[in-house]
Amino acid sequence: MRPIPDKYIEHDVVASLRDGRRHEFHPYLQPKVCLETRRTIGFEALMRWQPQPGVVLPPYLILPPLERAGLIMEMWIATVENVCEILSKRFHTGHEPLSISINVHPKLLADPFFVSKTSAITRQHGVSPSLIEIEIVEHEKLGDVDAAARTVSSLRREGFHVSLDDLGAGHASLFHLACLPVSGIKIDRGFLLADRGYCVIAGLAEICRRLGIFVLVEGIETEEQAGAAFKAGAQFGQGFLFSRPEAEVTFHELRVA
Ligand code: G
Ligand code: MN
Repeated sequence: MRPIPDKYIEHDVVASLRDGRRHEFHPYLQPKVCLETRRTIGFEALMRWQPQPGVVLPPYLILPPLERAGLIMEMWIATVENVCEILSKRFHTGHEPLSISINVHPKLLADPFFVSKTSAITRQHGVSPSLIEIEIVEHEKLGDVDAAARTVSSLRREGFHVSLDDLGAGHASLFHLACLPVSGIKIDRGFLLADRGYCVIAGLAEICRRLGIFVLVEGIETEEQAGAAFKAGAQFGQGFLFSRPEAEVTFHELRVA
């Protein structure tokens, strides 16, 4: 990837989204797999901005300027539209209807129109909300937990899956697991490397078993980590061992058997 000066990114990514140059934004997909069978059970959408051929920028470079410009909701809408386009295309071409998860900035959960705007996009595309998982990424404070809990409840009522992302990193808190009616958790890859990490994963898996929700471990890079995460009680995994995030076309071979 060719290095691009910060100023260029700051100005251009904001202008690009404001001017509606939607085709420059598209997600890469990273598979999520069942640790027991190794079958792909879905994907995580990770946004990329491609301002010119051969230049592809990841979320950590494009999201901060968009946040500073107050365009988080616009970015969310563009991402959900992209993902719905992929899901409806898969449906119409007879591919297996695997779910796709999308990262949401915790601030958006306090927006009173978040659920209605998101549902409207799935309806327009004829996509079932059950094919979409919304991952709450707490790199920033969640803020109003009660408002977030109401939003998660109505997302679940609409049929969306909702998970707590990067549990164990940033501001992600066990308290949120107690308050928000999420359908699963994604455990941060830090636990794979920490001395007592697998004991904590096993404890979290027991909590999730009692709650009746799924556990996915992120950042799995080796067979040993995959085996140990499964033994600790996680059902699902994601990481470079299975696949790096790739352009959507890479996964076209995943058809119904
Ligand atoms: O937390 P979240 O699931 O949103 O993280 C996705 C990020 O983690 C992506 O930027 C992706 O490239 C990175 N990632 C995914 N799998 C691995 C992995 O196995 N190892 C490392 N180091 N990073 C990973
Ligand atoms: Mn995520």
